Amino acid sequence: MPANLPAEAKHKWREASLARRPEEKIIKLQEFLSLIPKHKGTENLRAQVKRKIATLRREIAEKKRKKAGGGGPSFFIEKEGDAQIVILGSTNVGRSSLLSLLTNAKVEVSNYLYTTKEPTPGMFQHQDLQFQLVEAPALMEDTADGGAWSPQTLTVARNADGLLLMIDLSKDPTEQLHLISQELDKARILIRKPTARVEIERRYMGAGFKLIVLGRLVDCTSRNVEQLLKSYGMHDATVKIQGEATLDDVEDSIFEGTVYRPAIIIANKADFPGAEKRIEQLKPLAGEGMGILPISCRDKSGLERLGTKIFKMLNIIRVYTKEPNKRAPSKKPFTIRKDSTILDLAKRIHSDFYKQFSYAKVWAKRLRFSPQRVGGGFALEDGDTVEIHMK
Ligand SMILES: Nc1nc2c(ncn2[C@@H]2O[C@H](COP(=O)(O)OP(=O)(O)OP(=O)(O)O)[C@@H](O)[C@H]2O)c(=O)[nH]1
Ligand SMILES: [Mg+2]
Repeated sequence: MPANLPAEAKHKWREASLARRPEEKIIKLQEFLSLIPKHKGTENLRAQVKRKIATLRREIAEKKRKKAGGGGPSFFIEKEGDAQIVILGSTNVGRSSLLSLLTNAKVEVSNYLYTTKEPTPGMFQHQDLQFQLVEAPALMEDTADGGAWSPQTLTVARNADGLLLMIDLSKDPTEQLHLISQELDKARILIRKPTARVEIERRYMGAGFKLIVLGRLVDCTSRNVEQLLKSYGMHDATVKIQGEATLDDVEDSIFEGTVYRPAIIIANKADFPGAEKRIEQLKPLAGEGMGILPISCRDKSGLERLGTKIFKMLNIIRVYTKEPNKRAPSKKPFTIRKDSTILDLAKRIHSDFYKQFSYAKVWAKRLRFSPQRVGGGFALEDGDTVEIHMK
C-alpha cells in the first residue's frame, strides 16, 4: 500500500519516469527513494524501487560488456516458440535435470549447490507446440532484495508467460514453497489471478486524461483516480480498469508494479521415500486452482503430463488457418487466448484481415457439418480450422 507519498516524492517520481538515459534514471530513482517515508506501508514500494535501480545497473553493465565484445551470461532471454516458461526453485531441486530431459539444452546436472548461474533456455516440443523452457538460477532467501545473482532470477520470471515452481520432495516442501511465494511476492509477481487489472497508458502531451472503467471502483470515485494520477504529474494518460479496483491498486500500477504469471507446482524427486506424504502436505498450501504435478527426473515419471499441464495453464487455444485456394491448413497453429473470436484471430494475423473481414469458414468437430460459414463473432475453440474471406 504505497499511498500518501509527499508531493516532493511524487514530483521526483515524475522526473525519474521521464529520464531517458538509465544512468540519469538511477540518480532520480535514488533521490525518489530518499523521499519516501520509511514505514510498513511503503515497504513494498521501497523494495521495488531498489530492484528497479539494481536492474538498471545490470542493464548498463551488460551494455558495456556487449560494447566491449565480451561474452558472459545474458540477462534477458529472447522469447522463442509459442510461450516462454521459467523454471524457478531453490538450488538442487532438479531444474537442470528437467531441462535436459525435455530439451536439447546443454546444462550441467550435479549434486553440487548453485551449479546453474545464468538463465538457460531450451525448446520443449509438445504436440505441435513449442514451449521455451528457461532454467532460472536458484532462488534463495532475499533474491528479490538483490542478493547474489538477483535480480536476474526474478527478472526472467517477470518476463515469462508462465512459471514452473519446482519443489524437492526429498525435503520439507512447506519451507520451499514458502520461500518461492515470499520472493515472488516481494518482486510483485502474482501467481494467482488478481481481481483487478489497471492499465495506464501515457499519451502525448495535451491529449488529456481519459478514464475507462470496465469493472468497478471499490473505495473511490473516478474523480479520485484522476486526482491521484495528476498528483504524479500524469495529465495525459488513458487509464483502463477491469475487475474491482481500489485506489491502492491504481497507485500500484503507476509504478508498473504487479504482474500476473500463471504457475504450476512441479514436485520433483517423487521417487524418494515419503514423497507421497509430502505431496499431501503441499496440497492445502497450493490452494485451489494451482496445479501440482509430481514427477521424478530420475525415474522419468510424470513428465508425459507436463506438456498438457503447461498448455492448460497458459489458457490458450490452437487455431489452424487455411488459405481459400489451398487444400490443407497450416501445419503450425496460431496460439491465441481462450475465448477469442474469429475477429480476434483476424486482428492477430494482419490488420487488413481485420479491417476488410467479410466472413469465415470453420472446420470443427463440434459443428454438425464442416465447413460452416460464420461471422466475426464466432467463438473459437482449440483445434479449429479457419479460412478467412475478405471483402
Ligand atoms: N532421486 C532423485 N534425484 C534427482 C531427481 N532429479 C534430480 N536429482 C538429482 O538432484 C541433484 C540436483 O539436480 P540438478 O538438476 O542439477 O538441480 P538444479 O535445480 O538445476 O540445481 P542448481 O542449478 O545447482 O541450483 C542431482 O544430483 C540430480 O541427479 C529425481 O527426480 N530423483
Ligand atoms: Mg541447475
